[in-house]
Amino acid sequence: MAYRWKNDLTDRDVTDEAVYLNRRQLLAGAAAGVGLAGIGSRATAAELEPTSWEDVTSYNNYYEFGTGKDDPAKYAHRLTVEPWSVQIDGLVDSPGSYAFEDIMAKMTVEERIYRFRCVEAWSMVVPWNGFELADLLEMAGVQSGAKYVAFETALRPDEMPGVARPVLDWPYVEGLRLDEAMHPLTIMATGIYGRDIPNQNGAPLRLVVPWKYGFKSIKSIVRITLTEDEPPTSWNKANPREYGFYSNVNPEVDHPRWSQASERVIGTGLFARRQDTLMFNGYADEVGALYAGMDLTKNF
Ligand SMILES: Nc1nc2c(c(=O)[nH]1)N[C@H]1C(S)=C(S)[C@@H](COP(=O)(O)O)O[C@H]1N2
Ligand SMILES: [Mo]
Repeated sequence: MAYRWKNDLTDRDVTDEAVYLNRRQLLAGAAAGVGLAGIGSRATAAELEPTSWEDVTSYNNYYEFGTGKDDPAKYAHRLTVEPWSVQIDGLVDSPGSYAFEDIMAKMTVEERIYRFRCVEAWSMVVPWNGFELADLLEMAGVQSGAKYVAFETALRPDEMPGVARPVLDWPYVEGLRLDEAMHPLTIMATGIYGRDIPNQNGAPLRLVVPWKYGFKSIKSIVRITLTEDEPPTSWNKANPREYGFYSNVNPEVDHPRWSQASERVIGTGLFARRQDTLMFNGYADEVGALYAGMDLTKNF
């Protein structure tokens, strides 16, 4: 079965759920007592046409490997992803270092086909495999004082050529409010197209928050900390005027240097197609209530 995936994938293959799930992704589900019947896509996925594997894995932002869109695909193979562990600490009942395999054995991996919108005004549709972040946080036991979740990417100067330059204040850090982190749309992705997630996309596990700009979806996570106070986030630290803590996709709030009303659709051929950007990236029905009463111009 593995050989199938060395060849070009068609859109039919993508929607042909479960058939292509590879060993690691499949075993994780099986160990959790979930068979193939438990692996499916969300209803909204039906209308979405996934971006090709080629585009999803060759047009990336992962500044630890360089700022060019093709740098991650060129250099991220240097990242050692096995063994991997995630430190979970702060306001949790069971703090400690969790081995990636132990996490996978307990989590239910499923497919989620999500829109993905970068703050730079381009977008893709990605067929992720992953588990709900809420399940991982519940495993560690969230304590009542916790209000936020902080995330940190690995920092490996020997393996990451991009961190030699102070483009950002390394390590890359991100954060969510606890209710955002616990929302069922928020996942930790461990795969794409049923294969283990490639290094350039954030192996072995990265956050995916589909209603927020892509930079919130932090890659190659080594630490998750439950906190009482709003944690610092890399792009906000770099330029607080341009990048807020929330960074919800919002076509009505422009970036100071460009419009956010529309987006370039990656992989649509020679003449790039543009489409209107949707409020909360199309997930307003699911997440709008999280921001009721908030001024989204101020809390951008
Ligand atoms: N550690 C880390 N995570 C990161 C980034 C980064 O530079 N470093 N870039 C972010 C940005 S700006 C985007 S758009 C997405 C890109 O994810 P993709 O390459 O899988 O499409 O990753 C986000 N996560
Ligand atoms: Mo981005």
